[in-house]
Amino acid sequence: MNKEIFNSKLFEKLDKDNSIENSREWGIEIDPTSNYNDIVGFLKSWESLNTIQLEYIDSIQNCLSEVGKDVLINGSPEAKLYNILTAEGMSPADANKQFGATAFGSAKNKGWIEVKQGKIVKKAESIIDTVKQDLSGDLSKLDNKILDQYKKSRFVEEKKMSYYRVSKGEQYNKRSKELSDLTVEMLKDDSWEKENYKVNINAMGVVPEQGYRHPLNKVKNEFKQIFLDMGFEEMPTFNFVENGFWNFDALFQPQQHPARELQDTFFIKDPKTSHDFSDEYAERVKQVHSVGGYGSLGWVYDWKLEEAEKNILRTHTTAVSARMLYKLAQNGFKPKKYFSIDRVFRNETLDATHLAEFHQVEGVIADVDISLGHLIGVISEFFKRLGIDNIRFKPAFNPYTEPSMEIFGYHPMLKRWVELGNSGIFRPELLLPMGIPDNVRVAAWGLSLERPTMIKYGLDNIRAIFGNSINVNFIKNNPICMFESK
Ligand code: FB9
Repeated sequence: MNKEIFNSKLFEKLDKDNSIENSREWGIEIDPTSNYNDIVGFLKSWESLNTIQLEYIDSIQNCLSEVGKDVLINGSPEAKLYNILTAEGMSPADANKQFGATAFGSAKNKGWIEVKQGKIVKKAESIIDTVKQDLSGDLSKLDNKILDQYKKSRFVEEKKMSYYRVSKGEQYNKRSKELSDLTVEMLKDDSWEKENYKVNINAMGVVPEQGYRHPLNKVKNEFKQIFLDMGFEEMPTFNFVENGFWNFDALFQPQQHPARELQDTFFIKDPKTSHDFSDEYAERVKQVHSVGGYGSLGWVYDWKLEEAEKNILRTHTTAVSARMLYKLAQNGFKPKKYFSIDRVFRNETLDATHLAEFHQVEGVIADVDISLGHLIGVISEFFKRLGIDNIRFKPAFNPYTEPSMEIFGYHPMLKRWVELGNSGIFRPELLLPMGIPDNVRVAAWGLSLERPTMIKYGLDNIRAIFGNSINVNFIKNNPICMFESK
């Protein structure tokens, strides 16, 4: 859209009507091919000179859906039915199949057709397709009841539409003499020298369209930075599909454990199974599960390889920790601090704070003679850096850690104690079959990303940060994420 044309159209309109009700519709009116952002840019620059005033309006507009646009071309379903009818008529079933359930009903109510010997035949000499007429007119002029009907029939849909109401600014009458823009051409042909040219250096430029980091990723980066600052290295978590072996068996979680049931775990139909673990290792896992060993009684049941080979969506990133610890054992143990932050999937009942997936944050420390004290110390430092320096531990149970502790913290923003996560020392039945030296202890803890993000951004429903009903403006305008450590 050329600036000069835009200016002349703008002042012509404002001279005539004093205002422009809807900048978006007006833009299309003066140049249907115009790019709305250019129009906003031009309006903003005149606003910056107080030549015009802009009022930002965010509205819901009724617009024609794709189905509605098809009615404008091919007529309403009932009209299509009427127009296709021949003397020998058509069966109601075919009419439904071809023109949808409402066509027959509406055509009949309008007296256009009738049923004779089970066949639909024309009744009216001619018809007026009022639906098509209505939809080709100005929808805002339609009576609400009819409009609701057309919305139900999906001819009309509501669209969020933002636009500006434009009116004259206090500098409006002084405009013509001042030039608002210095264009490349003016610089090339020095025509700017003869213009009286006032630059408003305080004018805010047009905010360029840009990407916005999702709040979850903002919090994720904060957590990542804390782990890296504490000397942890990130584990590769790209494989959402895991098999039961690494997700459960390697973690000494028995095969009859409820978490391994359909009601908690998503099983993959195809490929149904995988076997990416050594048979020797699997044999040791089988042993420790079924008859124990390493001083353990085991779970005393008949461990089945086929159960371990079942592919699932991982239920925790601890499966990745298992893979990394096994690799550490195979490649010659050396002390390590690992972390992971990625998606895990649980076939749980959905509610305001639970979806079928969330991001698990996990820290793992593997070293000689690590104690529960070390774990408590590291977890305390971790949460201190998240602004929570008053935490408590409560004994808990996990199939793969003993002892285990739930972590609670006094949340400064919520002014109450919240559950922060879970933790524990990995069981020898998990580490020794891997080949981890028996003087090595591995401690770990886990939490989610969604809970701290919801608290940080004051959200009470997880759907505000995940899924198709999130409000894009929230993504655009949410503040940066800083966890200030005391
Ligand atoms: O995130 C959780 N709470 C939380 C965390 C941080 C926070 O604010 C930060 C300081 C700024 C506020 C709240 N939870 C864990 C606690 C609850 O929300 C809990 O109801 C829900 N939990 C999830 C699992 O739900 C079934 C959160 C998720 C969770 C729980 C446990 C682990 C991981 C995620 C674990 C583990 C683990 C244990 C031992 C060894 C290795 C890993």
